[in-house]
Amino acid sequence: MKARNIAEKIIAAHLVSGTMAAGEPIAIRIDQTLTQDATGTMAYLEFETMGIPRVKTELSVAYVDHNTLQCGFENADDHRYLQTVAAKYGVLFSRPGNGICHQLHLERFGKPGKTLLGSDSHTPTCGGLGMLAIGAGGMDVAVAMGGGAYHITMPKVYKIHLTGALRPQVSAKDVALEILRILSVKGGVGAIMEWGGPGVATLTVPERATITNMGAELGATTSVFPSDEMTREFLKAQNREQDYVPLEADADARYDRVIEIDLSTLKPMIACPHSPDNVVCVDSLSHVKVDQVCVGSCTNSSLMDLLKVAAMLKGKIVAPGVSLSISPGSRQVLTMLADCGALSDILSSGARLLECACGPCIGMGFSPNSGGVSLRTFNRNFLGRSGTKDGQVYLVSPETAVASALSGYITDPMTLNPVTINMPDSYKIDDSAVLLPLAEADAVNAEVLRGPNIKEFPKSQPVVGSLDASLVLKVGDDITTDHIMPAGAKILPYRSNIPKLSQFCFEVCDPEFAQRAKEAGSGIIIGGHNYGQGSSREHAALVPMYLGVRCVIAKSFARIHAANLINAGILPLTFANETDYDGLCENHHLVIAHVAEGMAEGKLIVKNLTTGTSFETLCQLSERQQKILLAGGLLNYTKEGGQ
Ligand code: MIC
Ligand code: SF4
Repeated sequence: MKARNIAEKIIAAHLVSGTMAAGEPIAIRIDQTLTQDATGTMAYLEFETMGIPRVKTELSVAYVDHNTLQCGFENADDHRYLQTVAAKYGVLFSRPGNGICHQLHLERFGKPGKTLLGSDSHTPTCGGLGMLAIGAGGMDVAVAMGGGAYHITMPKVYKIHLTGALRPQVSAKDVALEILRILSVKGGVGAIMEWGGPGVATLTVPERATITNMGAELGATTSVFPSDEMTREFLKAQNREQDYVPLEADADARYDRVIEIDLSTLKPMIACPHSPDNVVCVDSLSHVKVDQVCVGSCTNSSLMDLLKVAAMLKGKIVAPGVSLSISPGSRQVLTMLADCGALSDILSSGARLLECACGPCIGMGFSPNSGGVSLRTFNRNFLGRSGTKDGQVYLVSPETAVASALSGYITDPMTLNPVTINMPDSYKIDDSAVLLPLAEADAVNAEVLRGPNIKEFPKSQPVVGSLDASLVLKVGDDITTDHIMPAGAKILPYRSNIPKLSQFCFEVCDPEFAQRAKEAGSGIIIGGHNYGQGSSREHAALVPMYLGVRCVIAKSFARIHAANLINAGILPLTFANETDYDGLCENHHLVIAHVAEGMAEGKLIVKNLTTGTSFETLCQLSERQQKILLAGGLLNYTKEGGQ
């Protein structure tokens, strides 16, 4: 049999249709799903409209971790909706305060060799366990919960071949930042990052998970590690050794590209504002004064990370000009820190303890001061994401975070004595904050509770005939979903209220956008490269759709966002000739004739009635994607019986 890499092995075992050749459309069976509250309300509203009485996956979990502030009834209502809808349809419910979805899924549910689809772009975290874990929009997750396959383009597979071992004070986060430095935020688009080589055996599962987590920042479909003795040990310590299966690439497996990294040569790295690939060595920035340091997020909030942080802080005090926050990744992490005394070392240093949740990572409090320098162990530092538009957010390892919090300046942790930590042989197991669903018989008449903040799902229009629209916004390269549909404490409570949310669309780029798009009635957005990078939030497609956007023409798209646009019934086109981008201005009147025929041909001509010119766009859509657009989005397509 043909030699296979790990990604091909898992895909082959789950292939429902298509050929496993890069660039071909494939469909895979999904074993597990996860949702979080900020994308989950939409996903379950969508699932409910499908009329399926019970989820059909092996396991589905609804986490509440993004918005736990509850400033007003909105969140509390959403949490109650999620709890009751999960109970009715067979989904496990992880209560607010239990922890961050990816950390919890890694600890308690992820299984090597299985597939996981999550309505969050950092779902690939579980790739650290040898799982094929992919982030997607809520609608795709809803379809998977209903037993439908997940449709993607077969990715290329890149191997990152690791040799050597990390030196003390250099950590997995530095590996993640190094690969971002090499490949950039567009470097992983259309590819799976498969980690291999002798260096892998030196990395623990939580360290691997830090690396797979930040594969999302490369734009990769997912990232995956082998499942080996380290994996078995981690699962055993989590009291789930029975979930272990070994998984490795065949000796002569083929890869589309191989990148070599010698772990022993790496230094502490830092991503500068405002992009995760803006990476330099920490020691080059030692003159920069720091105002705030945040440790946590799904990238760096494991027990191992926080034990290291506690050991570095022990007996020391945070610099007076610095405010340090710690958000443990899960209740397991927090209680174990408390039990061994490490929590006391953290608190005695002057650190502020935040809830086991996403918190500052998504702008839910702890925003930096005006123009403030904030060092974060998180994965994204997009403009405005922290809640302070002129905040200067840098991404670092826990070691760099603590070294800098203590000195008050960006500090290379290699200048400090390394600490040794002892990992426990077993983790503390307490799943009491994960509620089981109702038995099927009891679920039939169970009520799903909705609050007034939960509004109807917006209706999309089928793509038919010709499109006559106004150019409502022109943006540049690397526009993130945080630009399109910002999050943060002010806006996140409205994730199940599209009309309200629409007021904030593109607020960071152009506060007039929402009004202009609404008035135009039918709009087209023009984008540069990597349009829609970052999160999986389908709101970045649903809200523009609600505001009348019918088409986005960009130089290139990020994978999840392109899928979300199609699912929402918005036509994603790319420029055949990128220089045509230059001649386009806001308010130009554009017409695209014979849309259905053009989609089938893969080419559409856009006429610019304002300038009297026209240009060609490409429309590389699978047959299924064309049908989804013709039906007016994935929900309509599924309701009409489409697979
Ligand atoms: C993020 O890190 O950007 C988020 C918030 O977790 C998003 C999901 C969302 O917007 O709800 C993601 O990564 O998909
Ligand atoms: Fe939460 Fe931040 Fe992770 Fe997104 S990246 S899931 S907001 S911790």
